[in-house]
Amino acid sequence: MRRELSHIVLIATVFLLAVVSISPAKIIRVDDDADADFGTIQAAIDAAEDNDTVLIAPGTYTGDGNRDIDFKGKEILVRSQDGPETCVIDCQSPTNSGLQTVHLQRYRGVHFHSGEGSGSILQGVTITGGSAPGNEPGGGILCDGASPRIVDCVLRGNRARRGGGIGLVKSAAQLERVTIVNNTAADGGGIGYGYNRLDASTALFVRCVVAGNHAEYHPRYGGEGGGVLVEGYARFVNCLIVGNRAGYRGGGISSRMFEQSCSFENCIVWGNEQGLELYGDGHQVSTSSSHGAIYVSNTVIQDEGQGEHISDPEQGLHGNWFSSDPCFVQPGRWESNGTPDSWLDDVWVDGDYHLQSQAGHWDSDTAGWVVDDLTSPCIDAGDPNSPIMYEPFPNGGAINIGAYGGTLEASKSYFGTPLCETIIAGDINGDCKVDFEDLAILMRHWLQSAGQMPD
Ligand SMILES: [Ca+2]
Ligand SMILES: [Ca+2]
Repeated sequence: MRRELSHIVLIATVFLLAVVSISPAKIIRVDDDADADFGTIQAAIDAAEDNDTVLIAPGTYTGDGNRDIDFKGKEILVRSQDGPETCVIDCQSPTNSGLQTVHLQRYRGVHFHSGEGSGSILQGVTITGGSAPGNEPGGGILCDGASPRIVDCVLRGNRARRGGGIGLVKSAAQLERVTIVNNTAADGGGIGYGYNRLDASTALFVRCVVAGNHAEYHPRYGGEGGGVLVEGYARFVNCLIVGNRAGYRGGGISSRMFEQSCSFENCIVWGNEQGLELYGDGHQVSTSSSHGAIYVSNTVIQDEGQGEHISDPEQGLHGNWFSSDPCFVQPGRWESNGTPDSWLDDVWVDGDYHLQSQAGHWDSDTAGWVVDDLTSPCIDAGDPNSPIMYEPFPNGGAINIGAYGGTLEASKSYFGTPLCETIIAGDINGDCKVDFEDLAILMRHWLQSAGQMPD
């Protein structure tokens, strides 16, 4: 009898599990008008279950319920309907010029702190006006003991003591096509790792743009890592770290490593600046490693002479890199606001980081190809073993360096005039002839399979 009962319980349990597992994933709509399921992003997340999608209508979202957003550990996709240009989370934190005044209430965009993994996805939103309370890291987003995926987002105009755009503590977050621009912190203007050398983060950044962020120098602290402050492991693939400023050292990247290392593949580190008259080092990269290292491959790092590209190239930097102007269509820039001696009131002007090409670069404004007078050395200069993915023909048979490498917006390969309009079978690189170069590309990739293409 007891045995039969346990069978019944078992069958009932299996049935219940089956019912639960086949309950279809829901799409929960957020809009600030009355027709939507919910008026705030947090209310929609609170109602969501694993595998659901929270779909955010275009608009600017402010106030409680639309800031300090908490996924609560759920494996859900929270995404905008039409992308980050039209879906803005404005945290409206107070913007006093002093870095962090303790008594003022501050709000982040999203705070991941419940062990979220790669099944928790934030996609297609802009987060601005965020600020971390007190000395906590992560002004726009903080991942604390959580490793979500953050895709197609823009983090702009946020601030924190460390990691103005995003802070990472014990996190293996994956950021893909995230633009981290014009954020401010004492250390790590754009990206800042948390204060934990033992449980270091291991984040992955793919096709991210880290531009125009500022690590502010204060008389007793700060000013390190204008774009990125890494204190742990990090891997950057096809990323740009450009036009950032550090009041003290490491205009682009400051790496404080102990046993850890970080790597840069197919990246550009260019046009970053360190303190004006301070005693720091490393306009582009500053390393204060004792055992760790930075590994670079197929990466451009600006060299301004006198070894100013990096504080200690002998100790800190390994691999292959070169220093040539990447020939962006239009680099971003700082306007001095009439006070060239002070950075604090400067205004960042966005750039266009497509690469110039005599065979054409993608122009987002006209949604067409524009031919330039010169061709960037970054075109086809990425890792020859990297998949070319969506690069349009002629793509040289090799991925481009930079944030558009491998995408439909990759600048085209130029082999001299006239441009070849006809595709010849076997012409892999697109130079209008079939020869040993095509064979070499073929052999390099012989028996590779594309596997699952990323989004
Ligand atoms: Ca290419
Ligand atoms: Ca060819």
